[in-house]
Amino acid sequence: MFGSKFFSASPLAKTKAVGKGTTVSLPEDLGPELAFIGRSNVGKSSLINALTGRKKLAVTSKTPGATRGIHFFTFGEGKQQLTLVDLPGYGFAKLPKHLAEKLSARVSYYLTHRPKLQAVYVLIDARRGLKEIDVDLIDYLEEQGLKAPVVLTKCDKVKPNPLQKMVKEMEAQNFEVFTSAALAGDGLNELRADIFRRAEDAK
Ligand SMILES: Nc1nc2c(ncn2[C@@H]2O[C@H](COP(=O)(O)OP(=O)(O)OP(=O)(O)O)[C@@H](O)[C@H]2O)c(=O)[nH]1
Ligand SMILES: [Mg+2]
Repeated sequence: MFGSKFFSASPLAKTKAVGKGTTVSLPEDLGPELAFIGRSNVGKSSLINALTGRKKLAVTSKTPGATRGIHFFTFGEGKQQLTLVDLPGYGFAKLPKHLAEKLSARVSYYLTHRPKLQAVYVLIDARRGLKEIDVDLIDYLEEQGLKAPVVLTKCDKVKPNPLQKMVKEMEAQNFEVFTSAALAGDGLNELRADIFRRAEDAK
């Protein structure tokens, strides 16, 4: 149902969550939602731009902290609608001790108040690999009943063999793993197919 030209051909609406902490107000039903989470600077906003073929849809920056709010990008209409959600990054400078500290209150609120949230892609810098903090985050998401596939980002910065080794090790631990290079375009078709499949499942 969602064809290969879906993102480029569909009308687009942008919405932002309003407010702070647990008083945050979220938009009404925007169809099936797929969110992108991960440390600041990991490449969440760049990936959304690359997936949708729209260079300046989500704000990106070399400096961590580019995305401050919760941004909803809704494509399509009616039954053929889906929303990509760009979340602010967490914990760049130092890793706080407890998970609750690294996810801001409004992100936690968002994650636990969206009936049509189909998956939260957990982005990991391929140069850095999966750390304990990331595993804690995935555990937290799964405890909320959410699907949490991993997306390795910046794969253009690592050599193919170590990358494949990392993917195999993660898969052996039962993580679902995608690889991506937002700027070079690698892995985007596989991710789009996964997004469309999960959006279809919501119906
Ligand atoms: N080499 C390379 N650089 C990338 C890739 N994806 C993103 N970047 C760069 O990484 C930096 C951060 O990208 P963003 O997309 O702003 O990261 P973010 O996760 O949205 O960051 P916050 O909004 O601060 O949480 C930018 O300088 C991007 O150009 C990639 O696949 N390869
Ligand atoms: Mg961002």
